[in-house]
Amino acid sequence: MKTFNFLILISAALVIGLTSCNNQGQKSSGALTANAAERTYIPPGEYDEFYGFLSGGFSGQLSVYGIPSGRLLKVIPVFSQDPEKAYGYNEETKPMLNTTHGFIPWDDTHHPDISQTNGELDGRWVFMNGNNTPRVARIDLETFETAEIIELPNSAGNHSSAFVTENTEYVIAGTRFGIPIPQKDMPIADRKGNFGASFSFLSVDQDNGEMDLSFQIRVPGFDYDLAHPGRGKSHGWYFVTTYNTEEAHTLLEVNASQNDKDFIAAINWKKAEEYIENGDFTTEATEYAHNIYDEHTHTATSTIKKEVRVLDARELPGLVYFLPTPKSPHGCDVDPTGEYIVGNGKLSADLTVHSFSKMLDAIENEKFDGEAYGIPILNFEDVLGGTVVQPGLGPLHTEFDNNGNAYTTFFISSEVVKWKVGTWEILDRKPTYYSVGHLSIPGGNSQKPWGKYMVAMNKITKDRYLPTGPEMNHSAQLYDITGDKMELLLDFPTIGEPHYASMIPADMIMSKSKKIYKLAENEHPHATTNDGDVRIERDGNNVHIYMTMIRSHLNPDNIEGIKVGDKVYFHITNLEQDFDVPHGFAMMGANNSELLIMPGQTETMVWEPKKVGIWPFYCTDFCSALHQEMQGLIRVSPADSDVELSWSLGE
Ligand code: RUQ
Ligand code: CUA
Repeated sequence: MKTFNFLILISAALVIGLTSCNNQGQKSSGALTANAAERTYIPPGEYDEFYGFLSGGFSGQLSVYGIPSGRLLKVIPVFSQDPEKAYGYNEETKPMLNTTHGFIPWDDTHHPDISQTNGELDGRWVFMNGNNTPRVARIDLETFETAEIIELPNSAGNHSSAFVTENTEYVIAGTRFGIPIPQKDMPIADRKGNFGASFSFLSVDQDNGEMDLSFQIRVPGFDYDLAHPGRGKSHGWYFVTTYNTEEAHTLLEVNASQNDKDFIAAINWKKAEEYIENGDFTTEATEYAHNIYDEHTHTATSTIKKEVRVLDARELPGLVYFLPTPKSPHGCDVDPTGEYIVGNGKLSADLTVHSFSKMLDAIENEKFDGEAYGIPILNFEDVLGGTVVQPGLGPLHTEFDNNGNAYTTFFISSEVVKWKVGTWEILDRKPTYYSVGHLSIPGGNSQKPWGKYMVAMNKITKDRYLPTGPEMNHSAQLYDITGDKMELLLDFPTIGEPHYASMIPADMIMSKSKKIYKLAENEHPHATTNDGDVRIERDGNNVHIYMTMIRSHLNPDNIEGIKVGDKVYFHITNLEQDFDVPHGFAMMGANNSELLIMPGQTETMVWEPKKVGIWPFYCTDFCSALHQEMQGLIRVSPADSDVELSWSLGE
């Protein structure tokens, strides 16, 4: 009954909240701090202080912003094809999007996380989850390109992911949806008790960043939401919220909101390592794709792996404990000291903060309050570290600054609330426009936050920008958090739906940013590193064109002897060795995107000509005064023609 009333309250608040959005139509700078413009203005030619990596949500990409200006610096393609950069269109990167379900050119990206050393951001890589077809990607912060994607078996809805431990020992990725493991044909209504879920521990090679699915921990088939690894004193643990301990299979908005408390699962991964070491695992047959982009061959390979080591938390003691947490918690955030674990119960009036030391104590003294599928449930009061009383409606996420303060977003009441870790008192609240999801502070989920700025990422934009039809880009809002009170400085539009951002001081990354690929190190099997090697080879219907590009010509630029029915491979090498001089390549009638080839790089486009005639190709990237002259022609003859293969430049 209590549940029901509370749901009505929340729904009513939601309606009121959205209505009040509409009323905010009249613009005023009332919410804006004095000299906000000066504090976010980066003069032409000067650099921002921070990089911000914002996930793209349903765009499947990762966008890079300068903070505080809100300038968009780059969109990095990750799980989605990108015609601008040919990612997922050229032959080299297609294997990046391979899965055991075949080629999947899209995903839903949520949580970027920057690699750490000793609990501090180190700026080597960003890891990010693909939510829909479970995958984890690694983006290299020297090249700002996706270097690796690994698929996760026995998982569905890879949401509690991808979070790094404090020395990037692991990237940990949890399932969102309980599913049958292994998958099988069964009635949906039999879900309860018959589903499972997995947490994947991807070890990271500290030299080159390569991930390896080290092991999985099998847990009961609840739905799991968000997670964070412990840090400092809680290093070695991983905390994750559950929101459907009811194991409902239909109308979850009601049926998964029945229990007064769901759980935060505390996973002891150091213990898991012991079990692995002692051989207490089972090796299960499965299938998952592991895709790696090699910077020297400029080519990705996809390998299907066949087995995984599994530890079953329902059978192995000490691996997982459940901490009761009120009302369908979403965010699960660990403070910089590692002592406090904040559970943001979406339908709860208060914020629940668990204490790590109390949890250890309760475990040691076996103060259990029952069990679920063999996993001990701790006593709520025994692990409770504190409560933030009535901070707002619909809490989602919490981040931390370096002064012992926490910042929590409230989706329904559209605000960020600042509170003190330890005393639990509310210090400040500021509205967001509107319906904020995640927020980010540079280093705000590490041991060392830079508590200068906070970015709130809002789900509803409404009247904030010039209208652009029924869909508005989501908005991010930048707050100065150096003072006692938060100050709103700036609004800027984002791409897709950023569910989280990871921000880092620019000077930790910019000096090592790659400028060119060295031609001398180009190991692409189809590279043409000097004009003497330019050639065309026919192998049945397959024609391989080994082409070069440099300001301002493509070599060759006249090609004859191609026939309808051929499969033409353009293997093109950019001979430039200057920073920021890519050339593009487009072929009329190709069922494909352009290529955008970096200095020293080789890429391949496939073209299957269907019509007889003379067809042009050209450089798509304005590269010199004579860019427009950077073009060529291909003669396509009938399938049975005997026109000889020939090519030339300047004849
Ligand atoms: S999530 S805000 Cu993955 Cu909370 Cu979206
Ligand atoms: Cu090369 Cu334009």
